[in-house]
Amino acid sequence: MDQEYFDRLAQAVVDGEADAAVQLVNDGLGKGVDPIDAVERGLARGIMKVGEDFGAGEVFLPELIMAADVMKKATSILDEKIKASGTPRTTLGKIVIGTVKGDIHDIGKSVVAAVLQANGYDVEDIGIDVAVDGFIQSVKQNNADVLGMSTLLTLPLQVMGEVIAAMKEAGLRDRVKIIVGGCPVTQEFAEEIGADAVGFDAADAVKKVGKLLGRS
Ligand code: B12
Repeated sequence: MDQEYFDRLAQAVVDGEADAAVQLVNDGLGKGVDPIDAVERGLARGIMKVGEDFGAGEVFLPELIMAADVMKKATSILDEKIKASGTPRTTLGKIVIGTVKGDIHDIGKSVVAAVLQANGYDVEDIGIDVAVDGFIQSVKQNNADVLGMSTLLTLPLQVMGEVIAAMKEAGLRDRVKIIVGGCPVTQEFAEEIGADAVGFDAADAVKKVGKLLGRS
């Protein structure tokens, strides 16, 4: 598919056109478009534009919500395709992933979960607005090798540090690797709270998790 196709996908998100986006996604899949490209080169560019305009006060919350709805509908089709695209094999490791308490953003986290799953990991997505205890319980129950935490908001960043402190207290920190991500998360912040890595997009998440588990 050419650049124009990805531009139209991005524009459908900007315009809040759910039907058009779903149609474009299905057309693209029928023509062999890589679902990860459809997210990263198309839809994500659209939502980023809306996010920038929202930050600059040029678009308002209702438009942001509409664009996010388009994004969610279109990415959920693609997430399923991405998950199904991985060849079944012995799992490379168990990953628990969620968005921290105070934050309901779930699109980026879900994309990361789908891409990790497609790359051979067994992924437990525990959703959004997850409290410290929710992470600890899930890590224990799933006997996780890796914990992934996401936030796009500044205030909930501190919850990531609280989860890491609780992991230590529960005696889990030594055997579980921790990766964090989301737009306000920097390498410096990850080091400051004692995370093992930061992932800047889904491909980076796969690379860093592989490294943490000694698989690359
Ligand atoms: C869509 C969106 C929404 C949607 C979310 C819908 C949903 N179901 O998720 C809705 C409309 C609900 C929303 C609500 C709000 N939002 Co909002 N939102 C966005 C927007 C435009 C895009 C986010 C997105 O989906 N991006 C696309 C995905 C693919 O990218 P991503 O999330 O960054 O994820 C990638 C990487 O970060 C990374 N990654 C992410 N998580 C993880 C985790 C791990 C482990 C790893 C390795 C990697 C990783 O990989 C992902 C894939 O590439 C951003 C703008 C932006 N620049 O991010 C604002 C933005 C995040 N929102 C913002 C705000 C302020 C809000 C609200 C507080 C608004 C309000 N006044 O109510 C509320 C939040 C309420 C709450 N308590 O959570 C601000 C945050 C400012 C800040 N620093 O705190 C932003 C930056 C907009 C802005 N410029 O002001 N939002």
